[in-house]
Amino acid sequence: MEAIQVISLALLSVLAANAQVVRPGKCPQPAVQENFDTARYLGKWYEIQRLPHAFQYGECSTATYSLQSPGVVGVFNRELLANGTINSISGSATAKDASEPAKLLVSFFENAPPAPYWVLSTDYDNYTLVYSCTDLELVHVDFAWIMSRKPTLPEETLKELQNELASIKVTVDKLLTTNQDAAYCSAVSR
Ligand SMILES: *[C@@H]1O[C@H](CO)[C@@H](O)[C@H](O)[C@H]1NC(C)=O
Ligand SMILES: CC(=O)N[C@H]1CO[C@H](CO)[C@@H](O)[C@@H]1O
Repeated sequence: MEAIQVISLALLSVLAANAQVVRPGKCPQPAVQENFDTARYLGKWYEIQRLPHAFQYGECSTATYSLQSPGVVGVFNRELLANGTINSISGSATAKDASEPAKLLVSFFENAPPAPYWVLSTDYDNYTLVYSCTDLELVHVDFAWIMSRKPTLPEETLKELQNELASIKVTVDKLLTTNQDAAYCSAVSR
């Protein structure tokens, strides 16, 4: 077996242990939101569904975007852990190429490589569909978030966004629904 395959298999088992969504082949290159308008995208978003991943395990998750400086979006994520602790993390996002503003790169730690944050679809006022992906030689890991301006999202909108993910072969049955119940989330300022 090629060394690279051994490495990929090792990574695969690590990722499987974390219940991330691993698929064969390279990351897809989906179409993104046309004429993406960063200014209209700023503000608070409530997470409705996400694919499982290792670095987020709470409920009541929100993402708040602000303009940090020209071309730089400040990112502030919060979630409520099962033991009542509020977890938060800040980072920043920039478009790598100004001609593709919906393809952002986000970084949370100074020395960590930035991760893609692609806005596949948003109407700015109700919903956004965000996709990210990591290539690991023979496989890739999918990340996706469906977010809403409100703690809820109409079922019809949710289905449309799931269909959009399914069209790029994302395993939508792995999507987790985030608890945004007002009473449960009351510890986090809404
Ligand atoms: C709550 O859980 C997190 C994650 O397991 C842990 O890091 C934190 O120390 C816990 N806090 C309390 C107050 O138990
Ligand atoms: C389809 C839908 O829910 N549209 C709503 C999007 O958000 C705006 C602003 O809050 C509403 O006016 C629309 O009804």
